[in-house]
Amino acid sequence: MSNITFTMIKPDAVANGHTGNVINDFIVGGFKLKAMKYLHLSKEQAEAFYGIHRERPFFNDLVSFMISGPIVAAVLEKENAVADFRTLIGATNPADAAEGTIRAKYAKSIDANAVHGSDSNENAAGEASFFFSSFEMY
Ligand code: IDP
Ligand code: MG
Repeated sequence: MSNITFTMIKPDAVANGHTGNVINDFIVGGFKLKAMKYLHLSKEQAEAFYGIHRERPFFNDLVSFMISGPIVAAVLEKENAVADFRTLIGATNPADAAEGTIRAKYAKSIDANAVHGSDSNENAAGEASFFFSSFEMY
């Protein structure tokens, strides 16, 4: 599964009406949709998903934000998916994100930053299976 990455369109981008444009950017960027669903995370699910950030000062704010509205979760496929997707979305802080990247176009702040992207092949596989069974990936 080294050619996959996992993404979420975060509550800010969904609420601001950017879902369609963001999905289009994924596809124009060369990514194939392997799985996708629209859902509203529970507090327990968000805490579990972001467990690696539990000790960071912004953890509680991050969880509150991620449960503030529905999200789109997706698994994307492309050669070199993890690194190429991080390039497509841009830096964590949209103020630092390169022009034309998804975060530069649609994110407002470092916390409400429009999209999630996996940071390694190992985390991509774990994050994909957190949301999707093997029967839901095509
Ligand atoms: P990433 O999403 O670019 O991989 P991470 O460092 O993994 O960035 O942080 C996870 C998420 O936590 C970010 O996407 C952002 O929503 C939030 N976050 C990161 N750093 C801060 C911060 O300094 N203040 C508030 N929220 C933050
Ligand atoms: Mg990260």
